[in-house]
Amino acid sequence: MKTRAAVAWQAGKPLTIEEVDLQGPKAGEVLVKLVATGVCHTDAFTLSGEDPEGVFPAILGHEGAGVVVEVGDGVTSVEVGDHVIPLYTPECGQCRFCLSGKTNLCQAIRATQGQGLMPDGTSRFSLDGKPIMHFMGTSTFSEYTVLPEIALAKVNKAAPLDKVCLLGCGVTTGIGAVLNTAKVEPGSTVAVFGLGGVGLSVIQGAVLAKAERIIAIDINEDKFEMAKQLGATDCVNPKNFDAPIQNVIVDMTDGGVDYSFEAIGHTQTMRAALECCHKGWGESTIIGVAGAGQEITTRPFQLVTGRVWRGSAFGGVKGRTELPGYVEQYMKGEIKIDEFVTHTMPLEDINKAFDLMHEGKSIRSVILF
Ligand code: NAD
Ligand code: AHE
Ligand code: ZN
Ligand code: ZN
Repeated sequence: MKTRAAVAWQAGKPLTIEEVDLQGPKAGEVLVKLVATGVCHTDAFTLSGEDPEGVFPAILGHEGAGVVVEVGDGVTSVEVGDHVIPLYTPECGQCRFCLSGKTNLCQAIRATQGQGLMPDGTSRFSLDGKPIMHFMGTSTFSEYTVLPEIALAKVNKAAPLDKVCLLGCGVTTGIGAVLNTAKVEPGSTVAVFGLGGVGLSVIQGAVLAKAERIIAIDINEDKFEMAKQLGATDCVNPKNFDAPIQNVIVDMTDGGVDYSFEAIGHTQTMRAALECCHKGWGESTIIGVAGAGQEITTRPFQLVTGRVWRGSAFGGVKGRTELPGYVEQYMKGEIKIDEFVTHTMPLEDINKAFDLMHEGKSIRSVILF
């Protein structure tokens, strides 16, 4: 079949809309018609050429929601008409990682996924007979996409797909990092670096965890209003201080925060996020994704004296098991998503979504198919 898709031909170049060939689902695979997809900073990161796993040409996008239109042989857990959210962190339920009880990082198809391929080592997308690569196993910047069954969370049909698509990455990642990875306790002091879709969702998570003080940090003060609406108690612009931001936060908090989160993707702010943690117990979670060759540094003394450095992917959330519950929480008003959708546009305007992100004017742009 043919599908309309935004193709990333090479790093640093705008996407172009093409009528791409899409092979139907093979055994264990599912054809999904996307209804909506968010544009996450990680899409921009890979498009920039900074992602060591970035392959081109590719169809980016990993924050989608849609409807099952065809299932391949042996598929039993979803059927035609089901509403689904694609999972870049699948859940096979059988690999050593899934069975460990310690991680959401299912590895069943991670190797091929990282190469832009389906689990059988081939691509379903092509143009003029030449393969176009998948991205994060999801490729949601296409009206139709093919995914492995294990990479789909079946969700409540009553949920608006143009909103819950953001549970495919940004919103879930931020909330999950607080609740699953850091396990923030009531009464805690929290700092979040970066107030995009992910960082603002960290604030939501911190409110759900009943944190007492939530310090929101960004160099774009336009983000502060929404941060406060979501529950931030303090907003800080590092540019307003001569001292390093970690020293500023330590001074504000009688020795440092209990938990910090980095949701920017810069190694310097990762360091600041660790070093603003309280001696003896402060824990910092890296969410932001940094480019090829970049490394984090700090004095080992920071860790010797009790600070902990962690990382979180997709908020530690097991998608097939837990994401339907996130959708229900949204339906009950316990998780906010609507406020995050600052712009909507058709696929044809997708490059505008990247511009708005880089200009700091959007929280999330949602592409409507
Ligand atoms: P975004 O672009 O919407 O937001 C980033 C925010 O950081 C912006 O508000 C920007 O003003 C702010 N910022 C930039 N430089 C700063 C600085 N020096 N100090 C303070 N603030 C600064 O991005 P997003 O979609 O929210 O994603 C955030 C990061 O998280 C990205 O690196 C993305 O790739 C990553 N990410 C990781 C996961 C995961 O599972 N680990 C999931 C989603 C996104
Ligand atoms: N390909 C990059 C790493 C990118 C990365 O860390 N991705 C996150 C999700 S970001 C979503 O917006 C993730 O899930 N990581 C775990 C994994 O297995 O990829 C690189 O540096 O190679
Ligand atoms: Zn993402
Ligand atoms: Zn698994």
